[in-house]
Amino acid sequence: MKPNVQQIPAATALAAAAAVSGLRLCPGYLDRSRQNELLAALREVLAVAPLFTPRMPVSGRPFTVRMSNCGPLGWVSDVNGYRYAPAHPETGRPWPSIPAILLEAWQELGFYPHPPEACLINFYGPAAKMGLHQDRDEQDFDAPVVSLSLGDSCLFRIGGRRRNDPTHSFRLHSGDAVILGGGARLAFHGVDRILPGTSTLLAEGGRFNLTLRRVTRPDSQNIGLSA
Ligand SMILES: O=C(O)CCC(=O)C(=O)O
Repeated sequence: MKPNVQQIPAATALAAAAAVSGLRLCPGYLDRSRQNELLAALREVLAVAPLFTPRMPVSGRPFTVRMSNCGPLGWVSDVNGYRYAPAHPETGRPWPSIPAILLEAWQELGFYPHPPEACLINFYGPAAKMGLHQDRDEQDFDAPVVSLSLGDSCLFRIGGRRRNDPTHSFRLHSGDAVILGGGARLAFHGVDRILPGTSTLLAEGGRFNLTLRRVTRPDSQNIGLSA
């Protein structure tokens, strides 16, 4: 029997999860009311730590994705490189704390005994994308990266630990959670494109993605993080 349109994304996501060891997917992890709750918490964070445009190391070319953070540390990128920093690059203020609803998600999905130290907030307008990359600016790769999506769906792509490994792509929808742990912790991944108009959650359209990360080793003295 030919699969109907609705079955295709789920099937491709399952194929990706089967192929990339350590990749876990929780479609619809947040129902609509929890999505609204998270969105309200996110708006409060962004009122203190507004979205900024990160730039590529060396070239200074702007990302198409705008970013902010919450937590003791935040991921930033500019001509000097990628790094975690304790303050917003434009306001100079410390990042706001991670909202309770995100800490709950980390507890439920992360299976890691120490709290997250950073939550990177990505905002994708209709034309934004994110190239294939590894999340490797953290000191602790034992901890997973827990990712939540809000707003328009996207086409997410994931491969293996080498840039040229085969990749799988599937759609992520508002409320979906993805966990990159174990063998998938250093998997190359990215966002090929946004599918505008696929969600009514954000009045302005677009997509938020929030990734919770442990940055330092729990037994370390927080060494080597720039201010
Ligand atoms: O937007 C996404 O789903 C992926 C985000 C991502 O790859 C990252 O923040 O490192």
